[in-house]
Amino acid sequence: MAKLFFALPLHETAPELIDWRDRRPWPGLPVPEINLHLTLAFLGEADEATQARLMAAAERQHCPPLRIPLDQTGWFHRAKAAWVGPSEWPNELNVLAKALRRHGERLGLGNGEQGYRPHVTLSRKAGEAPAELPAPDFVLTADHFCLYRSVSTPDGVCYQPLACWPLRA
Ligand code: 3AM
Repeated sequence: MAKLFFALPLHETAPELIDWRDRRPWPGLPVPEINLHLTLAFLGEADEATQARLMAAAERQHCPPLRIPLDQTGWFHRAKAAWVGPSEWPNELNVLAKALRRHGERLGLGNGEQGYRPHVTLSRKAGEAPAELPAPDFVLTADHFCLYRSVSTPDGVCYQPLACWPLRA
C-alpha cells in the first residue's frame, strides 16, 4: 500500500519561494524545498493494482499547460498549514483537479472533499496565519503533473514522484 496524491511539481519556482519565505517571519515548521508541490487531488492509501489503474487514467487525461500566479498567502486553521496560492486561477486547473479526484473516487479513494483551493504549503504546524503583506509575486508554470507517494522517514515525510504526464491541450 502507498499513500498517494496527484500534484504539480514546482521546479524553478521552489527555490524562489523558499528564499522569499525564509526572508520574512513565517509561522510553523518550514516545508523543505524538495517537498513543495501544488496538490491537485488527495487520494490516500492505494494498493499496486489500484495504483496501476490510476496511472492508466492519468495517461488519458488532457489539460493545456498551466500558468498559475502565486500572489496570496493563506492559512488552513484545521490543518495548521500556511501557504501561498493564486487569488485567481485558470478554470483548466479546476477541471484537471476534479477529473483526477473523480478517477480516485471511482477506485474508492479520496476523502470526499468537494471544494478545491489551490495552494502551495510552505509550513505545517502553523499556529497563526502568515502576514498578508508584502504579498508574494510568483508564477508557477506547469507543463506536467505527477502522481506522488508520501513516505514517512525518520527525517520526516518525503514525497516521491512515481510517474509524470505532460500537460498539453
Ligand atoms: O501539501 P498540501 O497541503 O497540498 O495536507 C496533505 C498534503 O497537502 C494532504 O495531501 C498532501 C500530500 O500529503 N493530505 C494528507 N492527508 C489528507 C487527507 N486525509 C490530505 N488531504 C486531504 N485529506
